[in-house]
Amino acid sequence: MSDYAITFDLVDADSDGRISADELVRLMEVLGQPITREAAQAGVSKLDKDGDGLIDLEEFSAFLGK
Ligand SMILES: [Ca+2]
Ligand SMILES: [Ca+2]
Repeated sequence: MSDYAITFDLVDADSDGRISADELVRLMEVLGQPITREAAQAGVSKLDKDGDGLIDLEEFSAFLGK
Protein backbone atom coordinates (compact mmCIF):
# COMPACT_ATOMS: atom_id res chain seq x y z
CA MET A 1 0.00 0.00 0.00
CA SER A 2 1.38 3.41 -0.97
CA ASP A 3 1.60 6.35 1.41
CA TYR A 4 -1.16 7.99 -0.61
CA ALA A 5 -3.43 5.00 -0.09
CA ILE A 6 -2.81 5.05 3.67
CA THR A 7 -3.62 8.76 3.86
CA PHE A 8 -6.63 8.22 1.62
CA ASP A 9 -7.93 5.51 3.96
CA LEU A 10 -7.63 7.85 6.93
CA VAL A 11 -9.66 10.53 5.17
CA ASP A 12 -12.21 8.07 3.78
CA ALA A 13 -14.19 7.70 7.00
CA ASP A 14 -16.86 5.35 5.63
CA SER A 15 -14.33 3.34 3.56
CA ASP A 16 -16.35 3.45 0.35
CA GLY A 17 -13.24 4.24 -1.67
CA ARG A 18 -14.31 7.84 -2.32
CA ILE A 19 -13.71 11.05 -0.41
CA SER A 20 -16.84 13.19 -0.17
CA ALA A 21 -17.15 16.85 0.75
CA ASP A 22 -18.45 15.79 4.18
CA GLU A 23 -15.35 13.68 4.78
CA LEU A 24 -13.19 16.63 3.74
CA VAL A 25 -15.01 18.84 6.28
CA ARG A 26 -14.32 16.23 8.98
CA LEU A 27 -10.65 15.99 7.96
CA MET A 28 -10.12 19.73 8.16
CA GLU A 29 -11.76 19.78 11.61
CA VAL A 30 -9.34 17.09 12.76
CA LEU A 31 -6.45 19.11 11.33
CA GLY A 32 -7.66 22.16 13.27
CA GLN A 33 -8.47 24.10 10.09
CA PRO A 34 -12.26 23.96 9.92
CA ILE A 35 -13.82 24.80 6.55
CA THR A 36 -17.41 25.19 5.45
CA ARG A 37 -19.20 22.51 3.47
CA GLU A 38 -19.26 24.93 0.51
CA ALA A 39 -15.45 25.25 0.66
CA ALA A 40 -15.12 21.47 0.90
CA GLN A 41 -17.40 21.05 -2.10
CA ALA A 42 -15.25 23.51 -4.06
CA GLY A 43 -12.13 21.60 -3.05
CA VAL A 44 -13.64 18.31 -4.15
CA SER A 45 -14.69 19.84 -7.46
CA LYS A 46 -11.13 21.03 -8.06
CA LEU A 47 -9.67 17.55 -7.55
CA ASP A 48 -12.52 15.70 -9.22
CA LYS A 49 -11.40 14.82 -12.74
CA ASP A 50 -14.15 12.41 -13.80
CA GLY A 51 -16.95 14.66 -12.54
CA ASP A 52 -18.65 12.21 -10.15
CA GLY A 53 -18.49 14.73 -7.29
CA LEU A 54 -16.20 12.51 -5.21
CA ILE A 55 -12.44 12.05 -4.97
CA ASP A 56 -11.12 8.56 -5.68
CA LEU A 57 -7.61 7.34 -4.88
CA GLU A 58 -6.36 8.13 -8.38
CA GLU A 59 -7.54 11.75 -8.18
CA PHE A 60 -6.21 12.05 -4.62
CA SER A 61 -2.77 10.70 -5.63
CA ALA A 62 -2.61 13.03 -8.64
CA PHE A 63 -3.25 15.95 -6.27
CA LEU A 64 -0.66 14.91 -3.67
CA GLY A 65 1.86 13.87 -6.30
CA LYS A 66 2.23 17.39 -7.60
CA1 LIG B 1 -16.00 7.92 1.78
CA1 LIG C 1 -14.03 11.68 -9.11
